[in-house]
Amino acid sequence: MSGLDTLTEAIASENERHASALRSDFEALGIQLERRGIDIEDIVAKVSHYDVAIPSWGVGTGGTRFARFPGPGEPRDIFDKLEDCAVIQTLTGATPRVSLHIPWDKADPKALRHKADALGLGFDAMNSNSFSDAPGQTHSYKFGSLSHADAATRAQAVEHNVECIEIGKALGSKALTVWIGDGSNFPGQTNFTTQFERYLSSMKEIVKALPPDWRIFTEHKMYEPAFYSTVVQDWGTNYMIAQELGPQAYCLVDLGHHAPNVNIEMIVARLIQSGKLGGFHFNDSKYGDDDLDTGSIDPYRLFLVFNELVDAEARGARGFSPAHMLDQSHNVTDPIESLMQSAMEVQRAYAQALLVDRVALTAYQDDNDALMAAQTLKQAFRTDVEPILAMARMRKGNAADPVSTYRASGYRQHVAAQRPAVAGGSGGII
Ligand SMILES: [Mn+2]
Repeated sequence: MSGLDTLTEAIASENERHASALRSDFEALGIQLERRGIDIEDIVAKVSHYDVAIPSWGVGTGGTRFARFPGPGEPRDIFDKLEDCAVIQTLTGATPRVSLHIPWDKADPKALRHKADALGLGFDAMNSNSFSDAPGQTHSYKFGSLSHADAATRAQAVEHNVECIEIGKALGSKALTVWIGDGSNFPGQTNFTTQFERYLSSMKEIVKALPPDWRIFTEHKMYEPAFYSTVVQDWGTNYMIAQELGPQAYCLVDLGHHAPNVNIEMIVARLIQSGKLGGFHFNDSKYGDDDLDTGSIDPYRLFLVFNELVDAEARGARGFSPAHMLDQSHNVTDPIESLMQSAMEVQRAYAQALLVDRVALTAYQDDNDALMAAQTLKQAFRTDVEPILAMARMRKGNAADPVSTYRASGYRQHVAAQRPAVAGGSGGII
C-alpha cells in the first residue's frame, strides 16, 4: 500500500466521525447567515473553487541561518515533493497546483509532468534562483545577478530565467516569478540608479522570451540577504518595474516583505487600481520576513487583504486575476500540516471577506460613520466560517478535518520508513 492509499481510508473513517456534528454546525450557521441576507450555499460554492498553490520547497523542513532541524520522512527530490503536495491536495482540495523552483527542482520535464498527472496536480508559476550559486556555475552571484556590474554575470542570470521559462512551457506553467537578492550591504557600495538600470535592462531581455499567454511577476523585498539596500525594495519600485516592462508584467506581494506596520492591504488596493497586482506569496510574521504560517500571527490583516480582493472581484476591477501561492518556512512543524493549515487560512479569510455587507459598508463610509464601518468588517471577521470550509471539503471528498485525518492516516510514519534521511538539502526561505 502506498502512502497515498492510506489517506483514502482515513478520509472515509474520519469524515464519518465528524459528519453529524458538522451538519448541525453548518445548519446553525446557515440560519444565522440567512438572518444577515446571505445564502450559505453561495459561500460554499465560492470557497469550493478557491485554491492556492503550494511551493515545492515548502514541503521540506526550512531552517534559519543558524541551523536546520530536519524531520522524519523528508522528501529527497522533486518527485517525493510532488507526492507530499498530493497529500495536501487530497486532504484539503484547496491546492491543485505546485510552484517549482529551478534549479532545486530540475528534472526531465516529461517525467515531472507524468508524475504530476498521475497525482492529479498541475504546475503554477516557475521560480528562478539567482540569489545563490548553483554547483559549477561560471559567474558568482555574490555581488548580484540581474543587476550585477559585470555584463557576463547579468547575461548568465538572464539565460537562467529564460531556461526557467522553457522548462515551464514543457510543464504547462503560465508565469515566471523573479525575486533577486541583489542590493548592497554598505552605503556607497553601489550606485542606486545605475544598478536599477542594469536590472531593468536584464528584465527586458527576459520579457522577450515570454510566450504571449504568460505573465511575469516581480517580487519586492525590503531587506535580506542585502541589508542596506535591495534593488527591488518596495511596491513603488515594483510598480515602476511593471510599468517599464509592459503588459505582461505584474507585481507580486509577499506578505512578509514589508517594513513592520506597513499597511499591506492598502498596497494591495493601489496595485489593483493600477491593474498591476499579479498575485501573492502568503505567510505571516511578527517582526520581519519571518515566513511563519499564514494567518498564525495576524489573521485580521489577512482578512483585510482579502477584503480588498473580494471588493475588487465584486466590482470587476480591470485586469484583476491574482495568483495565490503560499511561501513560508516550516522550522518546528510537520510541513504538510502547516501547509494544509495555511491553505485553509487563506480560504477562511476569503470566506469571511465574502460575508462583508458591502452595501452597508459603503453607506457608513458615505455617512462618515467610522465606528459602524469598522464594525461591519469586524462582524464578518468574527463569523466562524469553519463549518463552511469543512462542508465544502467533505462534499468534494476531501477531509472535513485535514490535520486529524492526516495524523490518523500514518502517512508521515509511512514515508519515514521509505525515505532515508539525506544530508544537506535545499534551503527553505525565500
Ligand atoms: Mn516570496
